[in-house]
Amino acid sequence: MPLDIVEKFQIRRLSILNENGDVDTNLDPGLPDQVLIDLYGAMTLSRMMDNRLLSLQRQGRLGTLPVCLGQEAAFCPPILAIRDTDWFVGSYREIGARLMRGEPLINSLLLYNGHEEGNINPASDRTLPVSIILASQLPHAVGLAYGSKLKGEKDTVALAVFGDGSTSEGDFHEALNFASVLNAPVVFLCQNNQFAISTPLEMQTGSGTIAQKAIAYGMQGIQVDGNDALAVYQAVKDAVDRARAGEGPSLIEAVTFRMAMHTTADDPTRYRSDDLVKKWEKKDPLMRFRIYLERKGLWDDKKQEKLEAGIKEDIDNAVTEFETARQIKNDAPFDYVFGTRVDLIEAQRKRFLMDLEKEVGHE
Ligand SMILES: Cc1ncc(C[n+]2csc(CCOP(=O)(O)OP(=O)(O)O)c2C)c(N)n1
Repeated sequence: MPLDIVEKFQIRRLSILNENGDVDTNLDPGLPDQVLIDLYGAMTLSRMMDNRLLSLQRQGRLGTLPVCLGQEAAFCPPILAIRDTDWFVGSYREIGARLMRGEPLINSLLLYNGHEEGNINPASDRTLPVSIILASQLPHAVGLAYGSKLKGEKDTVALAVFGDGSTSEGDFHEALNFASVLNAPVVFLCQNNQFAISTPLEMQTGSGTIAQKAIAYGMQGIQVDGNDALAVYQAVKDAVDRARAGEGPSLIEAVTFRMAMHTTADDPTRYRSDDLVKKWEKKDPLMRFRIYLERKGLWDDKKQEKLEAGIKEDIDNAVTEFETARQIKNDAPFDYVFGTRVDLIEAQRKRFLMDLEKEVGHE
Protein backbone atom coordinates (compact mmCIF):
# COMPACT_ATOMS: atom_id res chain seq x y z
CA MET A 1 0.00 0.00 0.00
CA PRO A 2 1.59 3.33 -0.96
CA LEU A 3 1.64 6.14 1.56
CA ASP A 4 -0.21 8.87 -0.33
CA ILE A 5 -0.20 12.55 0.33
CA VAL A 6 -3.88 13.48 0.41
CA GLU A 7 -3.58 17.22 1.09
CA LYS A 8 -0.77 19.79 0.91
CA PHE A 9 -0.79 23.19 2.54
CA GLN A 10 1.14 26.41 2.53
CA ILE A 11 0.83 29.51 4.66
CA ARG A 12 1.67 32.80 3.01
CA ARG A 13 2.83 35.95 4.77
CA LEU A 14 2.00 39.38 3.34
CA SER A 15 4.13 42.43 3.93
CA ILE A 16 4.00 45.60 1.80
CA LEU A 17 5.45 48.47 3.87
CA ASN A 18 8.56 47.54 5.83
CA GLU A 19 9.86 49.07 9.04
CA ASN A 20 12.06 51.54 7.13
CA GLY A 21 9.04 52.91 5.29
CA ASP A 22 9.99 51.18 1.99
CA VAL A 23 6.97 50.05 0.03
CA ASP A 24 6.63 47.18 -2.44
CA THR A 25 5.06 49.17 -5.28
CA ASN A 26 3.67 46.04 -6.96
CA LEU A 27 1.66 45.20 -3.86
CA ASP A 28 0.68 48.74 -2.76
CA PRO A 29 -3.15 48.69 -2.64
CA GLY A 30 -3.19 52.20 -4.16
CA LEU A 31 -5.58 53.80 -1.68
CA PRO A 32 -6.48 57.41 -2.59
CA ASP A 33 -4.30 60.10 -0.94
CA GLN A 34 -7.06 61.43 1.29
CA VAL A 35 -7.89 57.92 2.53
CA LEU A 36 -4.22 57.40 3.46
CA ILE A 37 -4.13 60.73 5.30
CA ASP A 38 -7.36 59.92 7.15
CA LEU A 39 -6.04 56.49 8.10
CA TYR A 40 -2.88 58.04 9.53
CA GLY A 41 -5.11 60.49 11.42
CA ALA A 42 -7.18 57.61 12.83
CA MET A 43 -4.09 55.69 13.96
CA THR A 44 -2.67 58.85 15.57
CA LEU A 45 -5.96 59.55 17.33
CA SER A 46 -5.98 55.97 18.62
CA ARG A 47 -2.48 56.35 20.05
CA MET A 48 -3.05 59.76 21.59
CA MET A 49 -6.32 58.64 23.18
CA ASP A 50 -4.60 55.54 24.55
CA ASN A 51 -1.84 57.68 26.07
CA ARG A 52 -4.38 60.02 27.64
CA LEU A 53 -6.44 57.13 29.07
CA LEU A 54 -3.29 55.67 30.57
CA SER A 55 -2.26 58.92 32.22
CA LEU A 56 -5.80 59.52 33.56
CA GLN A 57 -5.75 56.03 35.06
CA ARG A 58 -2.36 56.68 36.65
CA GLN A 59 -3.75 59.88 38.17
CA GLY A 60 -6.63 57.92 39.70
CA ARG A 61 -9.21 59.54 37.41
CA LEU A 62 -10.11 56.34 35.56
CA GLY A 63 -10.52 52.63 36.35
CA THR A 64 -8.51 49.68 35.00
CA LEU A 65 -8.16 49.57 31.24
CA PRO A 66 -6.42 47.66 28.46
CA VAL A 67 -3.77 49.51 26.46
CA CYS A 68 -3.64 49.24 22.65
CA LEU A 69 -0.33 51.03 21.98
CA GLY A 70 1.62 49.70 19.00
CA GLN A 71 -1.23 47.68 17.51
CA GLU A 72 -2.83 50.54 15.56
CA ALA A 73 -2.02 49.09 12.11
CA ALA A 74 -3.62 45.79 13.06
CA PHE A 75 -7.02 47.27 13.92
CA CYS A 76 -7.51 50.60 12.08
CA PRO A 77 -7.02 49.63 8.38
CA PRO A 78 -9.56 46.75 8.53
CA ILE A 79 -12.31 49.33 9.12
CA LEU A 80 -11.54 50.80 5.67
CA ALA A 81 -12.21 47.39 4.16
CA ILE A 82 -15.74 47.05 5.56
CA ARG A 83 -18.92 49.11 5.17
CA ASP A 84 -21.20 50.73 7.76
CA THR A 85 -23.73 47.98 6.99
CA ASP A 86 -21.22 45.27 7.93
CA TRP A 87 -20.82 43.96 11.48
CA PHE A 88 -17.81 44.89 13.57
CA VAL A 89 -17.38 42.43 16.41
CA GLY A 90 -14.39 43.40 18.50
CA SER A 91 -12.66 42.36 21.66
CA TYR A 92 -11.21 45.08 23.93
CA ARG A 93 -7.86 45.97 22.32
CA GLU A 94 -8.86 47.95 19.28
CA ILE A 95 -9.89 51.43 20.41
CA GLY A 96 -8.97 53.07 17.06
CA ALA A 97 -11.25 50.68 15.18
CA ARG A 98 -14.18 51.59 17.40
CA LEU A 99 -13.47 55.31 16.97
CA MET A 100 -13.40 54.80 13.18
CA ARG A 101 -16.85 53.21 13.50
CA GLY A 102 -18.05 56.54 14.91
CA GLU A 103 -17.78 55.88 18.65
CA PRO A 104 -17.56 59.18 20.57
CA LEU A 105 -14.30 59.76 22.53
CA ILE A 106 -16.22 60.01 25.79
CA ASN A 107 -17.32 56.37 25.49
CA SER A 108 -13.98 54.93 26.60
CA LEU A 109 -13.88 57.31 29.54
CA LEU A 110 -17.32 56.20 30.63
CA LEU A 111 -16.69 52.53 29.98
CA TYR A 112 -13.46 52.39 31.94
CA ASN A 113 -15.17 54.08 34.83
CA GLY A 114 -17.79 51.35 34.84
CA HIS A 115 -20.65 53.10 33.04
CA GLU A 116 -22.60 51.01 30.55
CA GLU A 117 -23.33 54.09 28.38
CA GLY A 118 -19.75 53.80 27.18
CA ASN A 119 -20.67 50.61 25.37
CA ILE A 120 -23.32 52.23 23.20
CA ASN A 121 -22.18 53.55 19.84
CA PRO A 122 -24.89 55.98 18.68
CA ALA A 123 -23.35 56.05 15.18
CA SER A 124 -23.42 52.31 14.55
CA ASP A 125 -25.81 49.64 15.73
CA ARG A 126 -23.67 47.14 13.83
CA THR A 127 -20.67 47.73 16.07
CA LEU A 128 -20.87 45.36 19.02
CA PRO A 129 -19.86 46.42 22.54
CA VAL A 130 -16.41 45.64 23.92
CA SER A 131 -16.16 41.93 24.71
CA ILE A 132 -13.99 40.93 27.65
CA ILE A 133 -14.84 37.22 27.81
CA LEU A 134 -12.20 35.83 25.46
CA ALA A 135 -13.50 34.53 22.11
CA SER A 136 -17.13 34.71 23.29
CA GLN A 137 -17.75 37.27 20.54
CA LEU A 138 -16.69 34.86 17.78
CA PRO A 139 -19.75 32.58 17.67
CA HIS A 140 -21.82 35.80 17.80
CA ALA A 141 -19.99 37.11 14.73
CA VAL A 142 -20.77 33.91 12.86
CA GLY A 143 -24.42 34.11 13.88
CA LEU A 144 -24.67 37.74 12.80
CA ALA A 145 -23.07 37.05 9.43
CA TYR A 146 -25.14 33.94 8.79
CA GLY A 147 -28.32 35.64 10.07
CA SER A 148 -27.79 38.59 7.72
CA LYS A 149 -27.40 36.14 4.86
CA LEU A 150 -30.61 34.32 5.82
CA LYS A 151 -32.41 37.66 5.94
CA GLY A 152 -31.45 38.25 2.33
CA GLU A 153 -28.68 40.81 2.92
CA LYS A 154 -26.63 39.41 0.09
CA ASP A 155 -23.33 41.14 0.75
CA THR A 156 -23.15 41.83 4.50
CA VAL A 157 -20.05 40.51 6.24
CA ALA A 158 -18.91 40.32 9.86
CA LEU A 159 -15.38 41.27 10.90
CA ALA A 160 -14.39 39.63 14.18
CA VAL A 161 -11.24 40.64 16.10
CA PHE A 162 -9.51 38.75 18.94
CA GLY A 163 -6.08 38.01 20.39
CA ASP A 164 -3.67 35.08 20.18
CA GLY A 165 -4.68 33.89 23.66
CA SER A 166 -8.28 33.65 22.49
CA THR A 167 -7.34 30.93 20.00
CA SER A 168 -7.06 28.50 22.94
CA GLU A 169 -10.73 28.98 23.80
CA GLY A 170 -13.36 26.50 22.68
CA ASP A 171 -15.44 29.36 21.31
CA PHE A 172 -12.70 30.14 18.77
CA HIS A 173 -12.73 26.60 17.39
CA GLU A 174 -16.50 26.29 17.47
CA ALA A 175 -16.88 29.61 15.65
CA LEU A 176 -14.42 28.66 12.90
CA ASN A 177 -16.02 25.28 12.41
CA PHE A 178 -19.53 26.73 12.42
CA ALA A 179 -18.53 29.49 9.95
CA SER A 180 -16.89 27.02 7.60
CA VAL A 181 -19.76 24.52 7.61
CA LEU A 182 -22.33 27.28 7.06
CA ASN A 183 -20.11 29.11 4.54
CA ALA A 184 -20.80 32.24 6.62
CA PRO A 185 -19.38 35.59 5.43
CA VAL A 186 -17.04 36.17 8.36
CA VAL A 187 -13.49 37.49 8.54
CA PHE A 188 -11.65 36.33 11.66
CA LEU A 189 -8.80 38.72 12.44
CA CYS A 190 -6.36 37.60 15.12
CA GLN A 191 -4.13 40.28 16.60
CA ASN A 192 -1.18 38.11 17.50
CA ASN A 193 0.56 40.50 19.90
CA GLN A 194 2.81 37.70 21.25
CA PHE A 195 1.42 37.63 24.78
CA ALA A 196 -1.79 36.73 26.58
CA ILE A 197 -1.09 38.66 29.77
CA SER A 198 2.13 36.85 30.83
CA THR A 199 1.69 33.79 28.60
CA PRO A 200 4.00 33.98 25.57
CA LEU A 201 2.89 32.65 22.19
CA GLU A 202 5.03 29.51 22.43
CA MET A 203 3.14 28.53 25.59
CA GLN A 204 -0.18 29.26 23.92
CA THR A 205 0.03 26.99 20.89
CA GLY A 206 2.18 24.29 19.31
CA SER A 207 1.34 25.62 15.83
CA GLY A 208 4.04 27.45 13.92
CA THR A 209 1.50 30.13 12.98
CA ILE A 210 -2.01 31.08 14.04
CA ALA A 211 -2.95 31.38 10.35
CA GLN A 212 -2.51 27.65 9.77
CA LYS A 213 -5.39 26.91 12.12
CA ALA A 214 -7.59 27.96 9.17
CA ILE A 215 -6.54 24.82 7.33
CA ALA A 216 -8.16 22.49 9.83
CA TYR A 217 -11.45 24.26 9.27
CA GLY A 218 -11.25 24.37 5.48
CA MET A 219 -10.91 28.10 5.07
CA GLN A 220 -8.35 30.53 3.70
CA GLY A 221 -5.65 31.58 6.15
CA ILE A 222 -2.90 34.14 5.80
CA GLN A 223 -0.31 35.74 8.04
CA VAL A 224 0.42 39.46 7.66
CA ASP A 225 2.85 41.91 9.16
CA GLY A 226 0.43 43.41 11.67
CA ASN A 227 2.45 46.62 11.98
CA ASP A 228 2.12 47.22 8.24
CA ALA A 229 -1.12 49.13 7.66
CA LEU A 230 -1.09 48.45 3.90
CA ALA A 231 -0.66 44.69 4.27
CA VAL A 232 -3.36 44.43 6.92
CA TYR A 233 -5.74 46.48 4.76
CA GLN A 234 -5.05 44.31 1.70
CA ALA A 235 -5.46 41.00 3.53
CA VAL A 236 -8.75 42.08 5.12
CA LYS A 237 -10.02 43.55 1.83
CA ASP A 238 -9.28 40.28 0.00
CA ALA A 239 -11.04 38.27 2.71
CA VAL A 240 -14.04 40.65 2.76
CA ASP A 241 -14.32 40.45 -1.05
CA ARG A 242 -14.29 36.65 -0.89
CA ALA A 243 -16.94 36.65 1.85
CA ARG A 244 -19.17 39.02 -0.15
CA ALA A 245 -18.77 36.82 -3.22
CA GLY A 246 -20.13 33.83 -1.26
CA GLU A 247 -16.72 32.20 -0.87
CA GLY A 248 -17.02 31.85 2.90
CA PRO A 249 -14.89 32.75 5.92
CA SER A 250 -11.18 33.50 6.28
CA LEU A 251 -8.68 33.68 9.12
CA ILE A 252 -6.04 36.42 9.16
CA GLU A 253 -3.16 36.48 11.62
CA ALA A 254 -1.77 39.99 12.08
CA VAL A 255 1.62 39.66 13.75
CA THR A 256 2.14 42.61 16.06
CA PHE A 257 3.29 43.39 19.59
CA ARG A 258 1.66 44.72 22.72
CA MET A 259 4.05 47.61 23.48
CA ALA A 260 2.60 48.47 26.90
CA MET A 261 1.15 46.52 29.80
CA HIS A 262 -1.75 44.06 29.35
CA THR A 263 -3.97 46.29 31.45
CA THR A 264 -3.11 48.99 33.92
CA ALA A 265 -3.18 46.25 36.58
CA ASP A 266 -0.23 44.44 34.97
CA ASP A 267 3.56 44.82 35.23
CA PRO A 268 5.10 43.39 32.03
CA THR A 269 8.68 43.77 33.32
CA ARG A 270 7.95 40.65 35.41
CA TYR A 271 7.76 38.41 32.33
CA ARG A 272 9.45 40.02 29.31
CA SER A 273 12.74 41.73 28.62
CA ASP A 274 13.42 45.36 27.72
CA ASP A 275 15.45 44.13 24.74
CA LEU A 276 12.38 42.46 23.26
CA VAL A 277 10.35 45.65 23.66
CA LYS A 278 13.16 47.73 22.12
CA LYS A 279 13.28 45.39 19.12
CA TRP A 280 9.60 46.02 18.48
CA GLU A 281 9.93 49.79 18.97
CA LYS A 282 11.81 49.85 15.67
CA LYS A 283 8.83 48.21 13.96
CA ASP A 284 6.42 50.94 15.06
CA PRO A 285 3.41 51.04 12.70
CA LEU A 286 2.89 54.83 12.84
CA MET A 287 6.52 55.70 12.21
CA ARG A 288 6.73 53.70 8.99
CA PHE A 289 3.35 54.95 7.76
CA ARG A 290 4.44 58.55 8.33
CA ILE A 291 7.62 57.96 6.28
CA TYR A 292 5.45 56.45 3.54
CA LEU A 293 3.23 59.56 3.51
CA GLU A 294 6.23 61.91 3.59
CA ARG A 295 7.83 60.17 0.62
CA LYS A 296 4.57 60.56 -1.27
CA GLY A 297 4.66 64.29 -0.50
CA LEU A 298 1.51 64.01 1.60
CA TRP A 299 2.93 64.79 5.04
CA ASP A 300 5.33 67.12 6.88
CA ASP A 301 6.07 68.44 10.39
CA LYS A 302 3.56 71.27 10.06
CA LYS A 303 0.74 68.87 9.19
CA GLN A 304 1.77 66.65 12.09
CA GLU A 305 1.65 69.57 14.50
CA LYS A 306 -1.80 70.61 13.26
CA LEU A 307 -3.13 67.03 13.49
CA GLU A 308 -1.87 66.57 17.04
CA ALA A 309 -3.21 69.96 18.19
CA GLY A 310 -6.68 69.14 16.80
CA ILE A 311 -6.74 65.70 18.42
CA LYS A 312 -5.53 67.11 21.74
CA GLU A 313 -8.36 69.63 21.74
CA ASP A 314 -10.96 66.93 20.99
CA ILE A 315 -9.61 64.71 23.77
CA ASP A 316 -9.48 67.64 26.24
CA ASN A 317 -13.12 68.41 25.47
CA ALA A 318 -14.14 64.78 25.98
CA VAL A 319 -12.32 64.64 29.34
CA THR A 320 -13.97 67.89 30.47
CA GLU A 321 -17.39 66.56 29.47
CA PHE A 322 -16.68 63.27 31.27
CA GLU A 323 -15.60 65.02 34.46
CA THR A 324 -18.59 67.35 34.51
CA ALA A 325 -21.28 65.98 36.84
CA ARG A 326 -23.67 63.83 34.84
CA GLN A 327 -26.72 61.70 35.34
CA ILE A 328 -25.72 58.04 35.42
CA LYS A 329 -28.21 55.20 35.15
CA ASN A 330 -26.82 52.69 37.65
CA ASP A 331 -28.95 49.81 36.46
CA ALA A 332 -28.16 50.30 32.76
CA PRO A 333 -26.38 46.91 32.40
CA PHE A 334 -29.70 45.17 33.11
CA ASP A 335 -31.23 46.95 30.09
CA TYR A 336 -28.98 45.18 27.62
CA VAL A 337 -28.90 41.53 28.63
CA PHE A 338 -31.70 40.60 26.24
CA GLY A 339 -33.55 42.52 23.54
CA THR A 340 -36.75 42.31 25.59
CA ARG A 341 -37.29 42.38 29.34
CA VAL A 342 -37.01 39.01 31.12
CA ASP A 343 -38.45 38.33 34.61
CA LEU A 344 -35.25 36.80 36.00
CA ILE A 345 -33.14 39.79 34.95
CA GLU A 346 -35.77 42.22 36.25
CA ALA A 347 -35.68 40.49 39.66
CA GLN A 348 -31.88 40.88 39.67
CA ARG A 349 -32.24 44.56 38.75
CA LYS A 350 -34.62 45.11 41.66
CA ARG A 351 -32.25 43.39 44.08
CA PHE A 352 -29.27 45.37 42.76
CA LEU A 353 -31.09 48.70 43.20
CA MET A 354 -32.18 47.74 46.73
CA ASP A 355 -28.60 46.78 47.70
CA LEU A 356 -27.30 50.00 46.17
CA GLU A 357 -29.74 52.06 48.17
CA LYS A 358 -28.66 50.31 51.36
CA GLU A 359 -24.97 50.94 50.54
CA VAL A 360 -25.51 54.62 49.75
CA GLY A 361 -27.56 54.92 52.93
CA HIS A 362 -24.59 53.59 54.95
CA GLU A 363 -22.03 56.05 53.50
C1 LIG B 1 -12.82 33.21 28.94
C2 LIG B 1 -11.81 34.08 29.62
N1 LIG B 1 -10.80 33.52 30.31
C3 LIG B 1 -9.88 34.31 30.91
C4 LIG B 1 -9.98 35.67 30.86
C5 LIG B 1 -8.93 36.54 31.57
N2 LIG B 1 -8.12 37.22 30.57
C6 LIG B 1 -8.38 38.47 30.20
S1 LIG B 1 -7.39 39.00 28.99
C7 LIG B 1 -6.55 37.55 28.94
C8 LIG B 1 -5.43 37.35 27.94
C9 LIG B 1 -5.93 37.46 26.54
O1 LIG B 1 -4.90 37.39 25.62
P1 LIG B 1 -5.15 37.57 24.07
O2 LIG B 1 -6.36 36.82 23.63
O3 LIG B 1 -3.87 37.23 23.39
O4 LIG B 1 -5.48 39.11 23.88
P2 LIG B 1 -4.63 40.37 24.33
O5 LIG B 1 -5.09 40.70 25.74
O6 LIG B 1 -3.20 40.03 24.26
O7 LIG B 1 -5.02 41.45 23.39
C10 LIG B 1 -7.06 36.66 29.88
C11 LIG B 1 -6.54 35.30 30.11
C12 LIG B 1 -11.07 36.23 30.15
N3 LIG B 1 -11.25 37.53 30.02
N4 LIG B 1 -11.97 35.41 29.53
